[in-house]
Amino acid sequence: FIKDPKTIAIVGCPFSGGQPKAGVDEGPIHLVEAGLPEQLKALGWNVRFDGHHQFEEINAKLGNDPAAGIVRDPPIGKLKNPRLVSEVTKSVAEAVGSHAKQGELPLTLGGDHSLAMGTISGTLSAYPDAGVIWVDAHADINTEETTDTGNIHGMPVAFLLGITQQPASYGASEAPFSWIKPMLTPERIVYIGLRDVDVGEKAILKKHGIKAFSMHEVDRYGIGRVVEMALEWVNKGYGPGGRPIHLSFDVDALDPTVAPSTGTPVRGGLTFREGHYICESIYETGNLVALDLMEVNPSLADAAAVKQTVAVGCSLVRAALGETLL
Ligand code: HAR
Ligand code: MN
Ligand code: MN
Ligand code: MN
Repeated sequence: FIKDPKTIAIVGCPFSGGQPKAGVDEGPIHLVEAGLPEQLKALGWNVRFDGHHQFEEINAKLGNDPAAGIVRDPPIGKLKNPRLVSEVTKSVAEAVGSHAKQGELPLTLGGDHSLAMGTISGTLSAYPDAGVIWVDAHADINTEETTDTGNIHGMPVAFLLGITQQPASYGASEAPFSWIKPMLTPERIVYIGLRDVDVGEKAILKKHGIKAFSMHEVDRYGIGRVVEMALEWVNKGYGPGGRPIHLSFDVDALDPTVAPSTGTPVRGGLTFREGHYICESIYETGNLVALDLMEVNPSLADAAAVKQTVAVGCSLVRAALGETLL
């Protein structure tokens, strides 16, 4: 799927509006400063990086001045920062979509996981048949009805599937999220690593028959078998080569002892090797067309823990983009 010369387009998204903790917007800056672009070049990729997206026009349009603490974006229903998250994810969808359509592999660095509404919409605009592997402690599939927090990073999958309140219910065609044309279907997403799923989310997963390998399944079958079953599931009934794959990796899927600097750590997570094994195996399919690394928050935890989390993030990305152990 990726054209020669094989090119990675880094889409740096310093954005935290999908959740309440400051600092996650610093994630992409730290990952790039740690040398990720050079590390990917060393793997033989051509790397395009034209600076982090600043979303300035969006703040201007909304009348926001984040530096001065002015954010004019009152909740709609329970949703917090709905206009900002909608506009930012829309612009990310355009950036990711245009890179993907040029045969480049977009690597989006977050930032909070609400960004995946943009990245996955962008991927689907270029590859309508793509499947999604979502690696996370959380299912991020709350709807407007089920969300307890109103934090949109807990809701992107519901928007992508079109199962949350649709814009008509907000009464205006300019309503937030009206740009999303749900193109993802429930049988084309698989989760790995879940262990903190809200009651309402469990009901949604059941209702739509969504495949999920929680940490219980990782314990039972081992990561090798889990990844094999996950790929079998998304590719079921598809042609011989398998679907294009979008890997959306939330660093909180890893155990907090491995990746401590993240906003909502949950104990009992993936080991360093289990996380890497997922990335290596998806690279081996030859079908990876887009990659997200989300929720690295360098303002949480001490300097050593931040360094460790950033290093692990870089290492996961390298594993997904072809680094091998031998
Ligand atoms: N389920 C909770 C909510 O809806 C927590 C979501 C936390 N999400 C992330 N992304 N960190 O996976 O708010
Ligand atoms: Mn770009
Ligand atoms: Mn997430
Ligand atoms: Mn998470």
